[in-house]
Parts: sequence; structure tokens; C-alpha cells
Amino acid sequence: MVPNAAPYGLVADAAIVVEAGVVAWVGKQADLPAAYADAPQHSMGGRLVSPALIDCHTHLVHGGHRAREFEMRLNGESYAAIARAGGGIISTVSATRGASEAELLASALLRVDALIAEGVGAVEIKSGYGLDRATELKMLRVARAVALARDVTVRTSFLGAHAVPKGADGDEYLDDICIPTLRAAHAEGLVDAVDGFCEGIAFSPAQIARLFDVAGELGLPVKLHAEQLSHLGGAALAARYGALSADHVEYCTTDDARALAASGTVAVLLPGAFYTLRETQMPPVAAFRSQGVAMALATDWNPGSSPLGSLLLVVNMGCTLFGLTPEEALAGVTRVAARALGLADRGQIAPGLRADLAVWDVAEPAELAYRIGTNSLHKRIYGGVL
Ligand code: DI6
Ligand code: FE
Repeated sequence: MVPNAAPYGLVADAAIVVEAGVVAWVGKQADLPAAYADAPQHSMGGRLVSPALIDCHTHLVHGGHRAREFEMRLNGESYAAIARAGGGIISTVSATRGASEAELLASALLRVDALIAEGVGAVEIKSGYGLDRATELKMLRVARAVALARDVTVRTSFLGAHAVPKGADGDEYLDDICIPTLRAAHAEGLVDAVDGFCEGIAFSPAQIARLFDVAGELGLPVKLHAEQLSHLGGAALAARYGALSADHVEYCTTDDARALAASGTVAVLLPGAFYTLRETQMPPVAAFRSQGVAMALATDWNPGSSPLGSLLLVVNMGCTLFGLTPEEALAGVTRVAARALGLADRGQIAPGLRADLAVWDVAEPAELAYRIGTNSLHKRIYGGVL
């Protein structure tokens, strides 16, 4: 996935030298420097080796499920109408508040294990199903605990601005609960980035700006659920704050794409939510391409709009639903996903980067995008450990 003349940065008959968990050298086996000739060698059997995958947008710590709501939508209710009636995010908030830390961790580990089994080495996990101090902190502690329980890197995002609690006023919730909770979570070292849901059913750009000002004061990067169901100006706002990413972005305009390109903000495409909600507004992939906006792909694993536990399926959907090329889609779950998380030490196989690798039983990279419901992972290598 190192950008060069070859598609996918592919190197045939390659060797990778790993020292202390870091890639020391990569190139053609025939060019292996003599200094490494005596190092222990492990054949990958001629298989394809990619960077380990990165899922850069998930809500995989949560209580309960929303299969009933899925039924309601298929009986004609809309996602927004269910949310307004107290279903949707708010129903997962009740289930998450009611779950113990141990219960949340157990269910989160099942989900993370499914991702790891597909070669994922890093995952972003958001809070946002607490909407009160105790539960937001509980979710973030569980996210940190996932990283201790498994060989996987976890980046947390504080998503206290995910929904307005039932009966509350958005601005009062921000001032009295959300922002003080962000400060408390940051003081506990639980926050790697600050996220929000900028949408008619959630928070306005002006409200998100107030939250982002606090993030800036705390030295935390920001990201935003923007332009998912309507065009509210979230992407422009994200660009103005130099966000790591703007996510969903179906309703982005060409002007938004220009702004995202200028700020170096990654557009994270989430085909699982598009598919589940049977949306018809496509993200402006052509504008992202022409303006030079880097595109990532992620599961958005959550119990409402994207109960999707396969990043490989997301790669396929990114191609089939959104028209990404397989090369763009694979970059979107490796090199670009790393950028969306501010992780400069991975996402490509290159000297100095972590030896987080995925070894695949496929002959060529496009197979990873083309197969549906097939897990071709032979082995995952995390931090150089075979
Ligand atoms: N956008 C989404 O797709 C998820 N959150 C968000 O802000 C949906 C979360 C849910 O429906 O529970
Ligand atoms: Fe999301």
C-alpha cells in the first residue's frame, strides 16, 4: 500500500525484514541485504501479504441490539421517525446504561475477535451510548480494556454529542453533561479524539463547534459524523477545525470536498449504514477523487444503522455500492484508515512502520474486494509476532 508506480504498491517475490516488531526492510527477496541473510526466516508460502486492516469507525462497545427496529423500518417506519419516537440511539442508551462493565467488555470482545479474525490490527471505538457521565466513562474504560485483553490497538473517540437525551435541551446537555464529561474522561486518559453527530436529529454545527473548541483547548483531535442524512454544514465545520476525518458524508458537495482536501481531512465512507438504511444518496466519490480527498472505509459497527461485523464485506460494499476501485477500497482500510486515526506508524508495509501484517490465501489483491462473505485470512501478524 505504499504509493508508487505499481498498483497497490505490490512487490512480487518479496521479503519483509522485521526487527523488534517494526519493519526494517522490504523489497524483492533477490535484493535482500546480506546483513539479513542469517536472520531466522519464515516462508509465507507465496501468499499475499498486506498491512493489517484498520477499522477506523466503530461503536462496538454497546448494550443490547435493535432487531425490532429493523423490523419496524421494513414495515415502513423511517430511521429518523423511530429516533424521534424515543427508539434508535436512545434505546441503545438504555441498554448500555443497564449493562455492567464486564458485560459490555464480553460483548465487545466477541465483536473485536470477529474483526481480528479478518486481519484487523487496529480499531477505533466510540462512546456515545451513555449520554451521562458514568456511562460515557464506562464505555471508554471498556474500550481501553479491549486493548489490554487482545493483541489489537484501540483508538477511542469521545462521542458524548451523539444524541440529545430524552426530554433534555441540546445546549443544556452540552454545557451540563457532555463537555464536563469530556473533561473528566480526558483527565482519566480515556480520550484519543472527540467526535460528534452533526444532524437534524442530533446536534447543529454551532453546537458541535462549541464542543470542538473544548477539544482544541484539551489538545485533542476531532472528527465528525457529517452530512449523513442531510446537508447541514458539518463537513465544512470539520474542515475548519482540521478534523482527522469527516464520516458518512453522503450529502457532501463539491465545495465540501474542496474544503476537506485543503484541511487534509479524510472522508470515511460507511457503506454498512447506507445499505442498512437503504439510503439512495451516494457519497460524492468522483468529487472526492478530483479534489484529492483521501477516502477510508469502515464498518460503523453499531446496533442501529450498521450491525455489520465484517470489514472485508465493507471493502466489497465500498466497491459495489460506492464505486471505489479495489485499490482505493484496500487503501481505505489500511493506509487511509491509519490517517483517519492519526496513526502515523502503520497502514503500509514500509521501513520504520509497525509490522502489523495480514497474510492472505489469495493470488491477487482484488480478490479481497471481490469475494463476498469469504474470509481468506491465513494469518495475522501483530507487532511482528507470528
Ligand atoms: N451515525 C450512525 O450511523 C450511528 N451513529 C451516528 O451518529 C448510528 C447509531 C445508532 O443508530 O445507534
Ligand atoms: Fe457512526
